[in-house]
Amino acid sequence: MRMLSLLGSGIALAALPTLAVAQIPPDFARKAQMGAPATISANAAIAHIDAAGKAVHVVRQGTNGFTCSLIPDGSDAPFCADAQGWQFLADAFTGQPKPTSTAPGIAYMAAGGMHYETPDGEIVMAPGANTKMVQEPPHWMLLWPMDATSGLPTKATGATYIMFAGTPYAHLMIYQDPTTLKL
Ligand SMILES: [Cu+2]
Repeated sequence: MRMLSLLGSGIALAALPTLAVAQIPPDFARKAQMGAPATISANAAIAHIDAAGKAVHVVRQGTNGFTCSLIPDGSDAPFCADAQGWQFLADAFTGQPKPTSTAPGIAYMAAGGMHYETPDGEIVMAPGANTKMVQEPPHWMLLWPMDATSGLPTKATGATYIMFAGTPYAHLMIYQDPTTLKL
């Protein structure tokens, strides 16, 4: 996944409106559910993240603790996250200065996604003058601030790496197709 600006207002996500919104495309839920195998996505909540409006709109309630959505950065990459993972990602895409999740979370991105990369392979959260968009293969993520001193790579050079190392949104990327897992 890639993210837009981290510059946030500091407003807690809990204070954001969670309203049903009529203008969400009718195929939003179908596309969002492609983030994870049907065993998870069929029973997941569906929510729309309004990055500009810093708001989350619940489209459908779920029963398994997961929420599926599309990454609101232009890529529309589908993802499905558990409760802590959803908190982490919703905070990121509504511009909160740091995640308010209280434990590690998981998110599946079965259709892959995109990130921005500098010419030397640094992965950055927002586009810059020399950045290019790079495709991510199907993967899942361990969403918890990861310390770059762990020794894990911080560039997409292998099967796993720390994305956004050195930021509050550092997390572990794992290049493993969620559709191949027993979930
Ligand atoms: Cu990621």
